[in-house]
Amino acid sequence: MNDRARIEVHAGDITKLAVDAIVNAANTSLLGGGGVDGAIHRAAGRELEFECRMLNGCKVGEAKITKGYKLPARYIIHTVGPVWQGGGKGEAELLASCYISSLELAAANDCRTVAFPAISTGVYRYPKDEATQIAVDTVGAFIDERTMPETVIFCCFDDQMAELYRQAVAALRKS
Ligand code: AR6
Repeated sequence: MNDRARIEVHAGDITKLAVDAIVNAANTSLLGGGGVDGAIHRAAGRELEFECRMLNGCKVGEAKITKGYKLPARYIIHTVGPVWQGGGKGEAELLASCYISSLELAAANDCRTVAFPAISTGVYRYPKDEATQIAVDTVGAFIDERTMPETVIFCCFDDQMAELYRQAVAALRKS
């Protein structure tokens, strides 16, 4: 089994996954919102918001960790993706930084399995092809260098997004 076998693609709702940590595509307030952030806050329960209030927000490209509360996941890693502004505002670096910061936090908290949503590709309008390439390349490079997390799951909300990820992961396996 090579390192790339440590990457999986799953289509479905990230709040249902019984992994060590799921990643939330949050905003800088960390106090909840729509999309996957809203789904995670609803599923985890009000206690999550109480813990988030103590964190004093989070910068774009960085990440913070909380407990998972009512979720099957033990932890939630909250990261803030960039809003797409045409690509000339450092969006690619900031998006890559979300994945790296989240993986660093996962490793520091002994998380063997981590699931990511497609950060910034919803409300924040990052083009899906480019965001997928960044996600897969950044995670691939990270796990090449590190033993933890052991497995990274890209959790896509729909089959079309999952197909994009499958193609990018297959291309990574060949490279
Ligand atoms: N499970 C997995 N993926 C999901 C789920 C789910 N339950 N729900 C949505 N997605 P978005 P962003 C996918 O908009 O673009 C919030 O209001 C969705 O199809 O959730 O980073 C925050 O508070 C898309 O592919 O996050 C911020 O203000 C992906 O998750 C802002 O939105 C990301 O879409 C963040 O925007």
